Amino acid sequence: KQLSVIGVPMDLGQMRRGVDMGPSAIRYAGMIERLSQLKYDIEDLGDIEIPRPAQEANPKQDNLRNLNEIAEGTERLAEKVDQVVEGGRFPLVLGGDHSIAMGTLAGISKHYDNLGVIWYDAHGDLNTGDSSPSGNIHGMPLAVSLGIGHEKLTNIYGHEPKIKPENVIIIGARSLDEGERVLIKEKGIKVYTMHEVDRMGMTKVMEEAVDYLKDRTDGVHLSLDLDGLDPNEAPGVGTPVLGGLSYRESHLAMEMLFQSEMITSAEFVEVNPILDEKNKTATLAVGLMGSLFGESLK
Ligand code: DIR
Ligand code: MN
Ligand code: MN
Ligand code: MN
Repeated sequence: KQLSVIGVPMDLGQMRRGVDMGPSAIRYAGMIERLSQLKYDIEDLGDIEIPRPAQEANPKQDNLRNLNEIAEGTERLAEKVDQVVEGGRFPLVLGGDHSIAMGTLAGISKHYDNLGVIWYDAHGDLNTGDSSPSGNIHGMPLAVSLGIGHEKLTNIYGHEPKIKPENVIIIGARSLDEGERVLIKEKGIKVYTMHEVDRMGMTKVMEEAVDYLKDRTDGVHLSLDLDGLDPNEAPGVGTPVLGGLSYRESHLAMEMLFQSEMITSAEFVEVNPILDEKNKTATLAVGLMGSLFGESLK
């Protein structure tokens, strides 16, 4: 397989500086070397240029902090991702905060009629400017990709909704805002909260997820927010939530996705090395990539 790595030093989607250094931290943790051992043809396209934070008098227009700058940066990302998929290569995107998923999905979805999405996250990222308690756009990318939210965001790289609600699966949720719960019910989005993961076990969750997406999708994107993992194992994130997915559950999930042969693109987001302990979270991300791309003990 041919992989193209794209770094996105974006920190405008939330309040804690440092997540823009995520791509560097992940590279520094040995990503290229690790994946090269799996005999991939891997090219690093470097980082997308992201605008500086908003300087205008009211940077929180419509309860959307840094709206214009994020729209501009993610549009650039969408174009790059589009080119990579067009060239027949697998896009591996490094964040940056989760707002970048709007750009990744905008670029990829052009190439699929029924793109599946696995959203591995403590959060639903289903807010809009109206429902958001924070005004932080990193809490909105899944809604935006479904075509819900400010038109400056839903129109990134083309108009139509990028994905369909019935093709989305959220795994690891344990912090959902009121408006997000309403949207989940209204759209019938499939969610495995920590409650379901604990009851069913990760094996069953992933078997069901793979089965569900296998027949209905023509490609599947993995959007992995490191805060989906427990903060004891992934402390380098801006919005940690206790009671998360373990290191072991997450490796198992990645291994099962590799075996499913269904993943056609991936992004690893929200690594913040300033909040981290000795680059532990970036190192964990690289390990998960190893499993996702086929490392095994036998
Ligand atoms: C919260 C936090 N739901 C918000 N979202 C986060 O600001 O919308 N997403 N941290 O990853
Ligand atoms: Mn997220
Ligand atoms: Mn499409
Ligand atoms: Mn999150």
